[in-house]
Amino acid sequence: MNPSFHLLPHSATTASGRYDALFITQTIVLLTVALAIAILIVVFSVRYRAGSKADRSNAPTSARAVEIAWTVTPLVLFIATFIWAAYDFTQLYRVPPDAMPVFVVAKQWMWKLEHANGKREIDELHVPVNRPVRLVMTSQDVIHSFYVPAFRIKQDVVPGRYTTIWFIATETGEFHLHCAEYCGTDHAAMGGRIIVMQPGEYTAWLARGNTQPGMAARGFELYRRYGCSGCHEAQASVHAPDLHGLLGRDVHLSDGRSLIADEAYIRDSILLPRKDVVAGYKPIMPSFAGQISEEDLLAIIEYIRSTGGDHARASQ
Ligand SMILES: [Cu+2]
Repeated sequence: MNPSFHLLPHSATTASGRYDALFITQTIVLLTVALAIAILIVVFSVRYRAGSKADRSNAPTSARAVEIAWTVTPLVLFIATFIWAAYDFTQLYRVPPDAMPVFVVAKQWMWKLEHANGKREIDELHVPVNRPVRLVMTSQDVIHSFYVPAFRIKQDVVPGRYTTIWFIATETGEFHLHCAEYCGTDHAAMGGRIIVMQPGEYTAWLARGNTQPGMAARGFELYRRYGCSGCHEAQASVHAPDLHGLLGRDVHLSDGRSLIADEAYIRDSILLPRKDVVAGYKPIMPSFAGQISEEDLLAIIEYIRSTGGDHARASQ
């Protein structure tokens, strides 16, 4: 079957073929089952209508084989579909370790994007072809949803937390970006485009006209300006956890829980410092809620990432 006969949008990532195969298979199975039932209903309705001369003698009182068949067949089909879909779903969260992070802050009604070197763009995202890209996203107002039909990715972008999604684009070109969560008056206009480029072109584009410092450098500046370094550096007089190489590390908390430090954990620790207090420390850190913008939070996280550790660990 020629996939480009427009039943489905163009497909331009490594994962989109898998999702399409699942969707098409499921559609065919469900249509087949629905059609079989519809045909039987019509046939029986006509044959056994009131007053018809159909043979009603010797009606069977049980048909074990038929009953087992119509119970087991759908069961096997649907469980197989579930396993297939569950596998694909887990792949959404198995981010390749070399994935390139891009940071997304949504607001009514635009997408603000920032690359690790500090280059920013609005409603456009430039990425290299054949390279895993991981989006770390949040919203500064209401819920939005980052939707690229040709990539088969759609992820809610939620105020107060980070969500992530990743993809590997398989061809160069331009692809539509939409907001897929009704977010107010100009929701329908909250779109943009993803521009997939050859790696060399992308590198040149990334460097071109960028006067911003890299996110990690800006994050270090903020780390000092907000006074983080006053407590979190080794020579500080206040005893606070060391942040070097924190991303991806196992963290043991004072209430006995432990977790893996990801972007969401660092964000929560800055805004809600009493939520996850590290074992052996007192809950003395003040909250920075309402004082730091989403962009600055991301920069501080990028600074912490730059100090080492397991960079690649996926959040969520
Ligand atoms: Cu929106």
